[in-house]
Amino acid sequence: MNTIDQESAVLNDLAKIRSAFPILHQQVNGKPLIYFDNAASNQKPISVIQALEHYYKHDHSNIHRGLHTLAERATVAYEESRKAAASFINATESDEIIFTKGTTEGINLIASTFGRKFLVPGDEILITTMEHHSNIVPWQMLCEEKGLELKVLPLLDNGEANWSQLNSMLSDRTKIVSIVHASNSLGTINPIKEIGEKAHKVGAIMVVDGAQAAAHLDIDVQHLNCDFYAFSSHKMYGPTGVGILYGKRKWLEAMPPYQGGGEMIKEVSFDQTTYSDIPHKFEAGTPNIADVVAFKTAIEFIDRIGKKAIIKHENLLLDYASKALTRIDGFRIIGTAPEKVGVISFVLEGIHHFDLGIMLDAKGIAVRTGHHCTQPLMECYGIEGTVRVSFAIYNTIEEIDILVKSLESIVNRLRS
Ligand code: 7TS
Repeated sequence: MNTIDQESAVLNDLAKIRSAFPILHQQVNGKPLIYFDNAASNQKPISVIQALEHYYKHDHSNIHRGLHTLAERATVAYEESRKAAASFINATESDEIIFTKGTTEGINLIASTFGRKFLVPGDEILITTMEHHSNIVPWQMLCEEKGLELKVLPLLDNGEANWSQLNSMLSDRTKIVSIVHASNSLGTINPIKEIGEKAHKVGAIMVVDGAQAAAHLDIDVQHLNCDFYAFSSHKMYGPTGVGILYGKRKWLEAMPPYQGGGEMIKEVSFDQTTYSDIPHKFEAGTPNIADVVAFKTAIEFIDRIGKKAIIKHENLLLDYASKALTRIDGFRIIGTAPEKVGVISFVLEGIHHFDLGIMLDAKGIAVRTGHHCTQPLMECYGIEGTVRVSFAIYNTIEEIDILVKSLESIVNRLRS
């Protein structure tokens, strides 16, 4: 199928796509479920669920260590997922892919290994105000341990970072620039390639938190020329408990291991231990084999639809919902950057976001409420939290119409 056919297949075949997600076909609180909490974790197609079942029914064994047939099958399946992940983000080679628990662990791995080895007191790490806690706290911990400084690029009112200040905040002391590709609270898409070029000019590495980008944007790590790119399977139709950390070979080889144990060694003696080559050097112990294996099926699901079609559909939902919701009295979107993924964070004047979340849930609509693990960002807007609606490929215009009607009726009831 060419891309145009794929595109129309999605737009015409939404019902078919939805039928691949068993969880969507249920009533919640007596109403058909509308799932708008995709930025937290999206739902799993039947192919991924079946891949998990198939693995445990037919192929399970521990990997890399056994000579028997099941050990070989499990190892091949696990390593096939690594190849699929590499090709999904256009990494040069699959050895540059490390499996972790999630984006959070990926960033912690970089802080604990690259950070501990290469940074010295007085060095600086640069992030932005819109980062998720998992791209703040690991750096704060490293700063405290090593006497570093964490610098934070401020935002403009519309939720873009104030890139005009970037040059003045970078210096030869900057060693790591770590930026979210797409913000989970605002939706803002950041210009990673351009930031990376500036970071590299001062000798810093470019780390990307790709948690919200992997399922929604085309990712090409060679084009972005980033040094590290971390993302999570569970936000891209795959199982929970699997993260993917891409790192350039030259860094992964130079970095010390993250954890010690089985799998990550060449030889162990009480006098001296030598470590495995990458990627195994960073994968101590028995990994999450089944979920990694099924993750490949999630990549295949995304590839079958095609990123171009996904982007087109989610942009359509974003535009439609942004316009329709803004007509509600007292409604304000937090995050109106021109380049956004399908995330709408909002506040409604006079109504607490938690109350809205509970009332929407009573109507079968799942949204996220709170600070979304971006407390400094909320503080910057002078709010405690928002209601967040976030889209996936299976969401529809009809679901947005129901959301708008539900919010209107809540507003009318509470304000009358
Ligand atoms: N970075 C971003 C931008 C995220 O949105 C998240 C999770 C993470 C990192 C951490 O990913 P994890 O898979 O390691 O947990 N974001 C959210 C969210 O917005 N609501 O729940 C989890």
